[in-house]
Amino acid sequence: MAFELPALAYAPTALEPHIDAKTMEIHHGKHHQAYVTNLNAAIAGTDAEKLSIEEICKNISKYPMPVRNNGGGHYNHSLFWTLMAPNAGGNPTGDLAAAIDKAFGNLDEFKKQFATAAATRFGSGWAWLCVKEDKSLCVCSTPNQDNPLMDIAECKGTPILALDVWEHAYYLHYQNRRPDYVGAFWNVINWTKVAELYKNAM
Ligand code: MN3
Repeated sequence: MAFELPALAYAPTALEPHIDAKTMEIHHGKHHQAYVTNLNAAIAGTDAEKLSIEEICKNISKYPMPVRNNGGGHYNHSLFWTLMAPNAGGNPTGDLAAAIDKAFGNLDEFKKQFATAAATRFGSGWAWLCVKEDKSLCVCSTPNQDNPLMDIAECKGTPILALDVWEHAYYLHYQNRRPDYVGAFWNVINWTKVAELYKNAM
């Protein structure tokens, strides 16, 4: 079955003023749609049509570049939309908060490391919070549309928080001010979803 663009769970205006509606409309409706369309074209008639996007990512070294770029693009964005919500932000709680304290010392130190990973990723890519194989948390970044599920990734793990730092994610509103966009992201993080992903990964 062909992959499909997932609908947003909120209106494109819902994350304003932190993420503007025009960016959301183009990012979801044009960029993500293009990854889906190109992924379907790249796997048409192959066994990959029967696989989940996670299964494809985990064995990405077996596929040609169009599958890596567009498959990564589809997985990453599908996750990203669910990690944001209107009237969100605040702080994580419960087991997730305890795991963040254990791995990074405290929430502010985690935020600092995540923001640094996002700011220092040269060119286009993503910043991540992942659950590693040993069940500890780590922050890292990947280039282009790679992600930590991929067998070729330098940092491997199950992503539970993701931030798109491609210019298409912020340029209309923030222009070259990527750190301002990263700062605004804390106001829209859906910590309930992050906590659910953390629980599933444990
Ligand atoms: Mn993007």
